[in-house]
Amino acid sequence: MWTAHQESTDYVHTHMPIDVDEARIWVKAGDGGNGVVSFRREKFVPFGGPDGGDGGRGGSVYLVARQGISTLLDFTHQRTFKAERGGHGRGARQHGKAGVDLELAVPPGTHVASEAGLSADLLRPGDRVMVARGGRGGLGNTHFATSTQRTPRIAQKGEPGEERTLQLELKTIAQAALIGEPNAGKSSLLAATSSAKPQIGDYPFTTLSPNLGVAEAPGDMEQVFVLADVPGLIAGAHTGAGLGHRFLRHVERAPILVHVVDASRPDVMDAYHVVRSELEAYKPELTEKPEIVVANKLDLPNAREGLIHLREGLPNRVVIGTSTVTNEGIPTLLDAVANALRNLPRPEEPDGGVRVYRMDTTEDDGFVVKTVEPGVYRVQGKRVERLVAMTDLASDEGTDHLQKQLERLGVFDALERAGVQVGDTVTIGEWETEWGL
Ligand SMILES: Nc1nc2c(ncn2[C@@H]2O[C@H](COP(=O)(O)OP(=O)(O)OP(=O)(O)O)[C@@H](O)[C@H]2O)c(=O)[nH]1
Ligand SMILES: [Mg+2]
Repeated sequence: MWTAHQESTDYVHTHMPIDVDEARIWVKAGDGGNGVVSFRREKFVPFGGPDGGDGGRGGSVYLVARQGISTLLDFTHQRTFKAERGGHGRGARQHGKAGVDLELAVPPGTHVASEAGLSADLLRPGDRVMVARGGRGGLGNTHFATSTQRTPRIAQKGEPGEERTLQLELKTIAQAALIGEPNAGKSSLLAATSSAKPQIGDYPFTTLSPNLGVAEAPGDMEQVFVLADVPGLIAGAHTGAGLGHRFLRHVERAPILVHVVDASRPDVMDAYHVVRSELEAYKPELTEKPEIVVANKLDLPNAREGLIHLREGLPNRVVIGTSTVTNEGIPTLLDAVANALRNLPRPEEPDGGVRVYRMDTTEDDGFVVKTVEPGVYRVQGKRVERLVAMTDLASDEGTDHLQKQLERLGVFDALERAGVQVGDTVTIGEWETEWGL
């Protein structure tokens, strides 16, 4: 009899090639639904009180870091994303339904920025940040009834949802980054220490984009860490030579550097310094990270001399001899990385969530009056423009109400101070009006 054999899923040992690490997308939250003008109908009551419901709020757009996603590839297929708009209100005080929020899954380690000043890091799976707020629903006419106006024929339109262009950037989160000149054996070391299967070749620039692998320190099942293998660095990399500084960004987040040198070459210290100079030129802070030096290809002739040269030249570094052919030194290297990780100062963990550095203020009451040409004025400001967008400009009651709100905000005062005259043109958002008395 057959028994079902369930293959265990090994989440840890995965090979995640990072192909796409930058993307530019446009997001738009849903507009709020419109409020409605409606009146109660009852038998024998020809014209009842107002019962127009409010519009529902528009859906917001969120970015969520999700485990298992490792590239921004999806954002090259589709670049514009819209959340659902809110439903319109209806009679009998029925409110429109809220628009569904839109969640865009991004890889952990994604940094998001917008020109308007949003800047956030989604480091860990589950981190979530709102990138465009849904518009509020417009108010139905029930809200506009007063003692003197019992049959208001005015309702608000929904507030427009926010929209913005976002720059996404994936920064690898690995505990240790394998750096070194092309052909030093970085990818071979990644393959030897994890189950990642990077491309390995006897020519420079075999690795064109970073690879991640999860390594386990021997004898200590608890100590697993992610190793990043990045393309080789050559002199001038920081100015764009070779594959350029593009991948040094991935090195930035790794707290530990594993610097691989081909120990079989005669000039091991030169090889070491070329790479160090590139780090220094790109960002001097990078050179302050703890660094483990690996003298690789120990199985080749002269490599032991190379190892000795490195040890002599770098008295303040742990220098480990390895061979990916004989496996010599690999367990020692893993131990050294695990040790260095344990000795790191505790990373300041973002307290359970997204690290948002800056966020633009959506509630911006300010406005400016600009003279476009003599006799033509434009009022600009988030709040005033939103008020206009939420007004049914075809309705006299709507524009009356808008004018009252603008007056209260001091817009009319400001226009008068700017020198507006009867008959001049004033525009705010979509609204254009002639200045009267
Ligand atoms: N003899 C010997 N050859 C090695 C060893 N490690 C790597 N190699 C060889 O060195 C060559 C380059 O190895 P890679 O792992 O692709 O080197 P890399 O540093 O990732 O190179 P880039 O991706 O081009 O930067 C390949 O031909 C490997 O087989 C080693 O320990 N001993
Ligand atoms: Mg490689």
